[in-house]
Amino acid sequence: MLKTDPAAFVRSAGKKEDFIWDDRPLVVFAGKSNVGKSSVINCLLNRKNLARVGAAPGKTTNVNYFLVGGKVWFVDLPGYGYAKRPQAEIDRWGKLMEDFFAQGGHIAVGVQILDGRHKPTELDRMMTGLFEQCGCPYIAVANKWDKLKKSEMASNLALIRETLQLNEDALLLPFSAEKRVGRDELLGAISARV
Ligand SMILES: Nc1nc2c(ncn2[C@@H]2O[C@H](COP(=O)(O)OP(=O)(O)OP(=O)(O)O)[C@@H](O)[C@H]2O)c(=O)[nH]1
Ligand SMILES: [Mg+2]
Repeated sequence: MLKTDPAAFVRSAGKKEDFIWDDRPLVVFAGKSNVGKSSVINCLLNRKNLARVGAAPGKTTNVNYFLVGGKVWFVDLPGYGYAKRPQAEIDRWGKLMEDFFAQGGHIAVGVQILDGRHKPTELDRMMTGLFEQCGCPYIAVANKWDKLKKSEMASNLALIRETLQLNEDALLLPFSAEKRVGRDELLGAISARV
């Protein structure tokens, strides 16, 4: 299992010149704004607020790098799809992601965080496509699972799978950053792929 200690925040990159591409594998976390990317990273790393958890959605607008166990990069991508953003900021996001995925051959694992309560959006599907294009192993995470009723669980997983057009063998893991549900499964799945 991947050693998650020590874990340190290293860099916040707002332009491609600041991206980090070295010989260490990248585990890239992407997802809609406010879906819990930072919370999932904190949960995996057993840290309260290493990746800052935003009260206001759309707080993480840069590509943030965390060095994990001295060996692996965890990358927190800026969230997408927050409606109340000015167009200039949406364009900036698009350019940043284009630059990032243009070099995506270096990505060891793509982790897409979803809100387990909702049908994925067009932008979610687009992000799945970006990971598919770069050909990296892919893991989908249905976060906020603590907010689901038992009776919703199976159908929500099926809806996510169908909307994102995931292969039968693609991993889709229920997760709760708040209740720490699914942590061992996700960390295990990442460890097996880096
Ligand atoms: N109930 C519940 N709330 C969660 C869970 N994960 C995150 N949250 C809450 O969702 C909100 C957003 O969490 P963040 O981790 O900041 O989300 P993010 O995707 O990093 O957000 P941006 O960086 O702003 O795009 C916070 O209020 C969290 O406390 C979860 O598993 N369950
Ligand atoms: Mg965040």
